Amino acid sequence: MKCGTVAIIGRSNVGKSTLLNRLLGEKIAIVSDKPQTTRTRILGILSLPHGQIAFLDTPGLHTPRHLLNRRMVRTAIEAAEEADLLYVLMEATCLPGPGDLAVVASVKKLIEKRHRPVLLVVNKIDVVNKCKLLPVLERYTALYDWTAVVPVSGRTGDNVNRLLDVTCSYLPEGVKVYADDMVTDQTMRTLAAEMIREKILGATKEEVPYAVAVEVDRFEEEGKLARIHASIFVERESQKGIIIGKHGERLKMMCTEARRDMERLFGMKVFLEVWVKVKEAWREDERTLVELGY
Ligand SMILES: Nc1nc2c(ncn2[C@@H]2O[C@H](COP(=O)(O)OP(=O)(O)OP(=O)(O)O)[C@@H](O)[C@H]2O)c(=O)[nH]1
Ligand SMILES: [Mg+2]
Repeated sequence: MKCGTVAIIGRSNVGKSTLLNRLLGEKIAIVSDKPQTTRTRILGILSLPHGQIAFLDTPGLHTPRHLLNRRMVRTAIEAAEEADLLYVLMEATCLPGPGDLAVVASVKKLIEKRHRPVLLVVNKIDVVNKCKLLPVLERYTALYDWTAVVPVSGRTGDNVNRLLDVTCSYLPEGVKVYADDMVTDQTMRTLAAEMIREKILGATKEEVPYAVAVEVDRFEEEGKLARIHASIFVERESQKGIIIGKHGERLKMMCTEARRDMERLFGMKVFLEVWVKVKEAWREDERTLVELGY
């Protein structure tokens, strides 16, 4: 049996959560085109006939400007510290820039502390043609002594099976830690809150996505029905207006989409009620961050 943990690290928006969902064949992590979507460490378990991989999806590495962001970066580094193997995700769409070099520097530090296999995963190959991909791979290869370099597309799944094969070849021998049918350790409450947040990230822009948090206040199961009451927190009254939209239309649309996703994932009918609340500067407030699970 090949068993172990793999931390997926990299800058925001490189496609870590998309890749996690693809590796598992199930959507357990939210995805958006806005940076800093993932705020916590997300465990995704892949059970195979010959082993088990515990993937740790992590918040993107970035320069933090709020307490929330400092905690996010720390969460990512801690996940990387504990993993048996690292995926360092980069984008195939452009040559390494300052942010990418900073990630490589963090990787070097991590590996100096404890040596482990490090796979460079070059993502989003679906949007670059072959002649543009080669120079990108060459430049990244030269930056570090990677254990292996694997170009993939999390979106289409291209080469993801090869990534899995390479991963298994570098994982330690061991025994399964999780039950074969366990996919994540996230509760239904957390998943529900994240699905709502995903819809908000998709429907808003500028500062709003960063200023939003979602908390499920009540989650009651009555047979095949789930009654979910959730609060959406924003930092300012103006952001509340944006979330609600004209005549409440934006909020209604986001809730309908979130409810459909929940019904699909939970396999039950969902009754969803949400309130939008202003909580000034919650991103700087230690207690609120703990309450929100950050
Ligand atoms: N074309 C293309 N787009 C991708 C691919 N993987 C992810 N994306 C897109 O890139 C954006 C970011 O994807 P995420 O999976 O949320 O990225 P992330 O690295 O988890 O981002 P953070 O959680 O913010 O750190 C989304 O718009 C995805 O649809 C890919 O393989 N190809
Ligand atoms: Mg993510």
